[in-house]
Amino acid sequence: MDRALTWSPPYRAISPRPAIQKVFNFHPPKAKIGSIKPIDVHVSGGATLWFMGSIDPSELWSVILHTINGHESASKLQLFSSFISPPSFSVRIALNLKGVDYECKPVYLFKGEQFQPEYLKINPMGYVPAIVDGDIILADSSAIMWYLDEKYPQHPLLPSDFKKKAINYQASHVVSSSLQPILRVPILMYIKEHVGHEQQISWIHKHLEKCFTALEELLKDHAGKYATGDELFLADVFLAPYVIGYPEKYNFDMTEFPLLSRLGEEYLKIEAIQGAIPEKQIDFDRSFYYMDVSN
Ligand SMILES: N[C@@H](CCC(=O)N[C@@H](CS)C(=O)NCC(=O)O)C(=O)O
Repeated sequence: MDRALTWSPPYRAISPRPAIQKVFNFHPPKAKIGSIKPIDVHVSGGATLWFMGSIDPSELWSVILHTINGHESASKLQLFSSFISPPSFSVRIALNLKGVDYECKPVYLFKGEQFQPEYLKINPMGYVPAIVDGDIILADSSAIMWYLDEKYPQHPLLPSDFKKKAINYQASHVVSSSLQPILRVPILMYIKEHVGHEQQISWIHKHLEKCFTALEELLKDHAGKYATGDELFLADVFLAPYVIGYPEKYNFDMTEFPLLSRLGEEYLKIEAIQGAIPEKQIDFDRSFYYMDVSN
């Protein structure tokens, strides 16, 4: 395929960044770009990017982003994450869905790297995930999602329909605000050491059951192939880490949760999710992965 790009003179007009944001707002599916050669992408101020030759529509976004990123910024987004962290898993999914090229910087939680002064400058809470994107330093998975969705609008994480959007807010928050904080590994370790292993397992099961029951009920009228329809959105991005591998890890019976079980199977067919699973991360360590549940 001829991927040569030439820039028409107005290209110079697309700097500085505010104009470039307009390029990102260009929405390929609405523009029927596959049929137009050369392709023109309108940006603010009437500037036009001319793409000469044939470009596969499915590749257009990566070509635009690659080209603009190449011109505007030398550094890749850095993701500080841990293989064991569900919110890190969610952010990896979002980055992959959006096709954002990023560099993974593992934070070894079991070695206490999250409390090192260097890391606390990135996230004073001492948690992963966090990102550094140019001059933006950002922590907390929800904040990162909102930021990513504005900065990289390709593959939007929220549907345009406001009711579906609301369901996505609720489902993603049930996971990130109500479930994740009580199932944090240090909490599980504390219960195991100070209360007992059996109580720790019943704690995990009780809270998974409560959350999964609510999500089954919430999503039953909205789900399609995925949580809120036939496209992957924020609800899926936050839910995936808890329905892939998680029930198995904690020996949690999913029989009562047919919808969530099916979603877990669907998610595993998605490349962006497959690439984000804990086992595929450079810092994956089996013995640490099971440390909080093993006797
Ligand atoms: N609200 C935060 C929570 C992040 C969080 O709890 N991260 C855990 C891993 S899942 C962590 O870094 N724990 C380190 C520790 O507790 O020392 C988010 O969604 O990003």
